Amino acid sequence: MTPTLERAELRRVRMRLKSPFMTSFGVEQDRECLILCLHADGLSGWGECVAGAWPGYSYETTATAWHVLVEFFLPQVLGKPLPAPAELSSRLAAYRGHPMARAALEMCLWDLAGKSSNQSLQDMLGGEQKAVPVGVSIGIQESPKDLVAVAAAYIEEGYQRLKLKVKPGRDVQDVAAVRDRFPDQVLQIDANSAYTLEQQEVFLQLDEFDLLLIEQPLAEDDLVDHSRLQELLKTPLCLDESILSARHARQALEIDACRIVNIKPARVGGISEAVRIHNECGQHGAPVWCGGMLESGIGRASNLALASLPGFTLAGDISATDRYYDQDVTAERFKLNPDSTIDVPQGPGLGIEIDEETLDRFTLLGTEIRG
Ligand code: OSB
Ligand code: MG
Repeated sequence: MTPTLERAELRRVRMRLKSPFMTSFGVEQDRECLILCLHADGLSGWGECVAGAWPGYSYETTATAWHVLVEFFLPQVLGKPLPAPAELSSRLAAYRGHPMARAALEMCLWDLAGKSSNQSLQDMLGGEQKAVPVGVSIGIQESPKDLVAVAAAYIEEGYQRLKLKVKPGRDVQDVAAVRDRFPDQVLQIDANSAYTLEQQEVFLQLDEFDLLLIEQPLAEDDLVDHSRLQELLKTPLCLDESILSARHARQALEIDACRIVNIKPARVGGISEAVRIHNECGQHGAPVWCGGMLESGIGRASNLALASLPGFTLAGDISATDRYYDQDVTAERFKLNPDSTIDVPQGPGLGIEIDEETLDRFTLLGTEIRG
């Protein structure tokens, strides 16, 4: 008999990053997120909502996610038979949008499904590699010289792929400085939608640095101009913000708006849709990689399992715990192996143990909801 989903605990959490992370949409020193825990049948399932304190990367924030989870999403599942992760989308079919809030709830369901069947998330998804290739995403620094120093330190730590954040005015010179110092380094860049097609000259220059890919140069709702830009470049474009579903991925690949897709389960409403995007890209022969949102150990465990699927042929934005945090909310700290990989958790569900004391210390606000 299917157990009942009895109770949810939702927290708003603040985690201090080791160094500020600057992108084209802002700078972050204290990362906020929501942590959700669902209880069913004596088991706890954990999930992380990566919406931030302000609507910079997407329209979702910790406050909007809290609102839709408490008022709409959780009441559809609490006090009812525990849904399988794949059933969540039909339970929430009446509601639009808010993929990060959905994904957090789905992550809890995956953790519970794995714990009740004694299977790891990796096994449930059909991933095989025991460790996955990873890189590091480097925020915009004070100067190109500082950027070179930060890049050098990560290379020294063993990261074999670097991603540089860029924005208008901090692009060609920054990339040139790193390329000049590290001629053979695998490098990619991410603009987080900061440009328009009128600024194509910048990309024609960036096209000369032998970049692996250029991530999300233009507006998130603009596949057409991405396709026009791709036509001008030899470097493959990769979309992040623009791809919210497998349908978007298919359409983007069909019109050559990108040749590579960054898959973040949080951006697309959860792992189920992330797997559909992975499969769609596979049919088009397009490589995918797993993006990151500065996750705690909870989201990191989930991303590692997803990134072990066979189509994830490029290194993910899944760095070691110590790239982000001195202290994390999981007992596990994820370490970089010498070959620039991180091990995929093998325990049931997400395969992590929560450090309750640290989690309590990081919690700004908590609530409990019963069915
Ligand atoms: O666009 O990929 C992005 C972090 C926050 C919001 C958006 C992005 C990022 C990153 C960091 O690039 C990736 C990571 O978690 O290491
Ligand atoms: Mg990105």
